[in-house]
Amino acid sequence: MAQEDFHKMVGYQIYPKSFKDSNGDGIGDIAGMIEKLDYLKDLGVDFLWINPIYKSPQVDGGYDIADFYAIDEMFGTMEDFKKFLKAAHARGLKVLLDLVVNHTSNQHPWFIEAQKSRDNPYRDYYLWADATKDKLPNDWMSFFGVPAWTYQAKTKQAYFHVFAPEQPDLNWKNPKLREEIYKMIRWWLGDVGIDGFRLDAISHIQKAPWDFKIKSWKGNGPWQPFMNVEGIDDYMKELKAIFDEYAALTVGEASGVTSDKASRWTGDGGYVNMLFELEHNARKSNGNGQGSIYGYKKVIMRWQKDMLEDGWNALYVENHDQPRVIDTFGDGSLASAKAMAVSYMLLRGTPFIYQGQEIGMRNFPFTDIKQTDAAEIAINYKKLLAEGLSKDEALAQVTQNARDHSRTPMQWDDSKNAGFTTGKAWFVINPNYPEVNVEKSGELIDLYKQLIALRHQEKAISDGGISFYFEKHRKLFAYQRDEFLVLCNLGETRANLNFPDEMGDYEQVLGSKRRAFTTKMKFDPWEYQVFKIK
Ligand code: TEU
Ligand code: CA
Repeated sequence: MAQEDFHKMVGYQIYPKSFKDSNGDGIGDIAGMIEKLDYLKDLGVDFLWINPIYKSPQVDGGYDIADFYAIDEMFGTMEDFKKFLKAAHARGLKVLLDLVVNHTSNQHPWFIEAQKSRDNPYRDYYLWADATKDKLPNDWMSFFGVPAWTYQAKTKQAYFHVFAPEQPDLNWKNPKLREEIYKMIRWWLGDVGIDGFRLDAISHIQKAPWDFKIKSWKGNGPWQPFMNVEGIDDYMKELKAIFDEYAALTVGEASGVTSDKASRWTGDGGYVNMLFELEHNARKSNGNGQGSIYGYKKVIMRWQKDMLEDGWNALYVENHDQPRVIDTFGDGSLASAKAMAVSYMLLRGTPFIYQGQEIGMRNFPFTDIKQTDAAEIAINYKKLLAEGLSKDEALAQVTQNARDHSRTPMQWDDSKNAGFTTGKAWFVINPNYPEVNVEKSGELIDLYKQLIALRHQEKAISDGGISFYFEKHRKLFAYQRDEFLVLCNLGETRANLNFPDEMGDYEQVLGSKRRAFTTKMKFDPWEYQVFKIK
């Protein structure tokens, strides 16, 4: 899509399973999304990114796809989806689906075929190497805490997977496989008529040679052999050519693409319109799941600077893989949720709001492993028990940063089951729903509406430059977008702002309280202000 079209936009991410159930089976569905389109329109967003709704055994929240061309029954039918698309378009909302092409489900017909024999025509759609029960092809690990290889006695080979064993990786070197994928992409963009894709785990589609030696087991070290590996550009160029044909809106999830190398990926001639970086989510090492504000600041500032000349950021503080921002970077207070919202919504880039973020949904107080769902939680819990931790200790560790926190059902009102379902919800509902819900959280919703409106109305916010103040300050996040000045105290104590005397005259646009601009100010905890040059 052309830059002038998406620079102004704001996206909203829907995790359909937990958004709205329409038929009382306890599972959010497409008809439920249709019911809530007016709510989304009223919020003011421009496009929706829908997490996977394809046919799937749901080992990894639908990121294990068994049929790229079918909607999973639990969400509805293809007819329902087409109705949804039409209804969204009628309201001027664009629709993006997740494009999950690093891997499929092990229940995908290709993989069912592929595992039958070494010479099966689909064998080469996946990645295989000789192995024995005790000796895998190499020591690489998956993101989910198990080895990246699963051995199959039948053919005396192992297959490769960077996520769960139920998610075998596709072999992008195979031109036949690529043609199948491209056909599918054309079908969704052309025949069905969706507006674009969020490209899942796309930086992993190319792998290093199997004899690549992992140099460090710290940080991103273990993932080096499958993060933005040489040769990936050829595939990305092919993908870009198709996206261009349909003027698709595209967002890449590009973990491992560093900010200094990102201009190949985004910006003028880039493979996708914008990129999600994953670096700013890093947590403090104290082990209580708290994010580091200074770390957040530093990562965001670097990406903003590196994308200024060429490139575009997809901005977010929450998604279906992260715990809730109000509890990780905030202190649980509404004030902290507001300051975090302002801190990222006015940056240079396209902001995304994750369902429930706009009402200040909180992390879930897990008390039992049975309440959890995500694939890697069970894997790591078992590991920790085997290491001798008590059940409570293990539960605390695996849930502290768990993505399940953000996957509990959306809280619409204070009626039974938070207005999410009339039946029994598929997942735990946060007990705070009588207070935290769409009907009662108007204050935060209103702030998001104001921020979205600013992005729509002010060229300085949608297209202006950016520069930062107080870069070394631990919690003051302060930036200038042409004539706008955005100031946030992302902390629980007061903070002094000392600007140079020649700053000029500013008037307040919005703020957590009334305040006139002066060059010396003392901000309250979590205070935010947006000023504009007079
Ligand atoms: O997540 C991918 C993802 O987060 C990795 O690419 C990342 O590099 C790694 O976790 C870094 O720590 C996406 C989806 O968002 C997630 O829900 C899926 O489970 C995953 O892909 C597999 O499809
Ligand atoms: Ca349902």
